[in-house]
Amino acid sequence: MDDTSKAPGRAAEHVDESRLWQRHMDMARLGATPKGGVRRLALDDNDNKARALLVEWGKPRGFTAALDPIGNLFIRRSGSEATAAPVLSGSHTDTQPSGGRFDGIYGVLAAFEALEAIDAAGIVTRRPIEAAVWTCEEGGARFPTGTMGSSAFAGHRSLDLALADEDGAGTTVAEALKSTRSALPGVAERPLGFEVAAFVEAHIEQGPILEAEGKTIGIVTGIQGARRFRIEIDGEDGHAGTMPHRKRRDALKAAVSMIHALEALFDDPNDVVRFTIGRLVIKPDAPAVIPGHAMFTIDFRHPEEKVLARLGDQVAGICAANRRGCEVKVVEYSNTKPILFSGLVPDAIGRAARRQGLSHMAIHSGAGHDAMHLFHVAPTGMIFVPCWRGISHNETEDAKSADLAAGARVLAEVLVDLANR
Ligand code: HGY
Ligand code: MN
Ligand code: MN
Repeated sequence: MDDTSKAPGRAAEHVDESRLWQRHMDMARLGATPKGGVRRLALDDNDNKARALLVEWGKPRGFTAALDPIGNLFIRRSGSEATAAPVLSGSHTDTQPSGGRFDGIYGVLAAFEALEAIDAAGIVTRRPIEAAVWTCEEGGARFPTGTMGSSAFAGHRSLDLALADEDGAGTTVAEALKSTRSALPGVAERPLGFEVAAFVEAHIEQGPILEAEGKTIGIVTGIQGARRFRIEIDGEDGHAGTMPHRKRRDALKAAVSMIHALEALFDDPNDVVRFTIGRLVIKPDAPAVIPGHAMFTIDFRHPEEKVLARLGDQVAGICAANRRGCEVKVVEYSNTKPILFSGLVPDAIGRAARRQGLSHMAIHSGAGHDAMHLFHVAPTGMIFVPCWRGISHNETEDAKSADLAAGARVLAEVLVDLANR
């Protein structure tokens, strides 16, 4: 092992801030929206081009690429022990429909930049290190299930179920992956799931705390739990002018009653509960027709498992009690437990931040991440960097180049540390 790798900070010195920023701008062109955001949906042409770009960028360094059956992409820098379980670092390239230039892609590009820096520093690590792109992190943007690739990798959701997920046009993940593979000629196939020595995910905070506290690095202490429901309501289409109210089975009116009652259930004077109805669809969606069908989603999050259980378990009863003569079907399609990061990876992040003289603080994640699945597979941790006013899932999402580079420097040092254990 090259003895320079004993100098912990050497890799960090080779992180190139302007290269990292430029790569964010290169990626932001893939799905750029007129308002300066990004719409790069899971496995669409732009998402496939983003993956192809990473594979191309790795070739001059001799990094190899592999794709697993759910489309997770791994860009590998070899170690002195080829058979040793690799250290992984990464996030997602897909965005929300009106997403920003940093959510997800920062964790992928920071991991890639760390690999470049470690390589430029001439450091030989014992373990291979891989930059990972997890398929379809943004649930509901194109396909219904979020963290699709990382949950399949961790064995938390069956591959067959994931491959059968359909988008709004009826295209399955399996069909979409055909175009992904043709966008990545020569990239080897790899089985789903393998031993991982450790996982580190860098991400913008997507909240206002680091910026408000003036801290550069967030050492993430955990991720809150989330329960997600789809509520389908079936009443009866009718003529707006002739149907008496007492005979109506108005699905939208039922949805409004349910939402009103759910607001009361999830009301929290301490403002810790996160309750969001991000989608409401009515059919036939015609002004002169009483809506016979409505569907809405519930995204409910909280850091405590008992609160998730106590409030989430009341959703079905409240919807049934407010169905107003309609039929109602409540499906809980996702339920992730709260997790707490501790030990090896957060400690390594703290050491690197201190050694590099970067302001830092412990911080809890309100947003979900692929790390919540890797947490069950290997020692895991996350590095947050600030984003402008904490805004995310919004086209105005922004971050400072210097903060992105600082996070990549901490990541580079942490990856060398972990890959030499
Ligand atoms: O919804 C989330 O927490 C993630 O940003 N997809
Ligand atoms: Mn997101
Ligand atoms: Mn994200």
